[in-house]
Amino acid sequence: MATNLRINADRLWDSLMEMAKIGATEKGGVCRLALTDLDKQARDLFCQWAKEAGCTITIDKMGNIFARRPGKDNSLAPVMTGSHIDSQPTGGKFDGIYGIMAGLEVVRTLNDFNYETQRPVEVAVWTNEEGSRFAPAMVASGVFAGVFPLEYGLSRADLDGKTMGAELQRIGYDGPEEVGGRPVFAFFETHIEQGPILEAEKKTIGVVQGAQGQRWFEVTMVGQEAHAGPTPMKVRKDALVGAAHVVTAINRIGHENQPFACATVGMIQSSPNSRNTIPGKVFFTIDLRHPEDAVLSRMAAAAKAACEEAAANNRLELDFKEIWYSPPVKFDADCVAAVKAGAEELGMPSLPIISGAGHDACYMSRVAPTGMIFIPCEDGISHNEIENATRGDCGAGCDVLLRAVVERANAF
Ligand code: HGY
Ligand code: MN
Ligand code: MN
Repeated sequence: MATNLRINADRLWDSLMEMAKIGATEKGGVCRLALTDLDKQARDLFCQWAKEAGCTITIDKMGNIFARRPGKDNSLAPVMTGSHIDSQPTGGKFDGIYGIMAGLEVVRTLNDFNYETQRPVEVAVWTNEEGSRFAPAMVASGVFAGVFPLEYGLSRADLDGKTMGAELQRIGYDGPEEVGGRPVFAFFETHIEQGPILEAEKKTIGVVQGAQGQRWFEVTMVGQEAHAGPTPMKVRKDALVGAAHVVTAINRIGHENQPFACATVGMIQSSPNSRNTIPGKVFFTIDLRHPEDAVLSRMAAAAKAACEEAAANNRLELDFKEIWYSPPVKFDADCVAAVKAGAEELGMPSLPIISGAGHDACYMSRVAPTGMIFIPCEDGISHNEIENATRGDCGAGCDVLLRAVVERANAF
């Protein structure tokens, strides 16, 4: 019976393009930062569509949204799928939102075929997956998985000091439900790969085995503001020079730990940021990743040493803080098998793959058997307004999701 279920790829695509209008940018991407009015607008539209598809909506204290389609036995733990609505400042039309629209399309398709699963099916919208406006990433799925206390999540603040708790209240998504602490039979997340492998290997489906570990740091270097003219070079305490040495050191650490390491200084703020004043204070972030924990730890130690050396050589004060550690993740064998089987049944070329990006599925794997489905994205580009995927691949990934969800939702 389940084998003749197929999603409606045009309806999925139209929903994606409709959502892409919310926060649309000049170059065809989206800027829909967590808990902004645009995030609210997209949340409201998702809830409207989910209700139209017969789902009941619950919202928890971290603003996570759960659209629930009843099953034959609603006492059973649900099968859940979902992703995130928030984007990077120069984000694309697919990162996150594709996984939510794919989940909604699964619900719409089950309705089309009047197909009743044994277990309820839920589509989840996780708050602040990106970690761009509020650090760290994946914080709301982290609270759901018991990794962070609720207070920690609600107190995360953006650069203007606005907290997630206050912003959730402001947009009306400070839900009443407790966060997590309830059984989830299986969780699936469908996502663009955000890298070049599937496209290069000409594969439609990535059967995600797990995700690499990440460590995030915040570094502040303090020297002394002084006049760019009369101050001799040898007496300067130039915080930006110190930071510059670290930026190249972080890049070197990435190259020295190939073939998998990734190392990025993504955010930097220099003050007073005036062309004729020596920078007295610089704040910057470090993002380190590797699939092996031991290597990731070595990279972190090397990054710390580089900061200490640059501070000493430039007579700077140093504040070096690790703000987030998300260990490498291995997904559940049954869920991975369900994804692989779905791709094979549908005759789609697939490839086992490790996720370079973090996802809410990483934290969900701590509280539920979890799997992910990847589809290719053009030139492997993501976190960029030109991010692109094809209608066909979006439909293919969603058809695999449908099979995996139905297989698990009828399992005991
Ligand atoms: O940083 C990440 O891997 C994800 O995009 N939040
Ligand atoms: Mn994402
Ligand atoms: Mn992202």
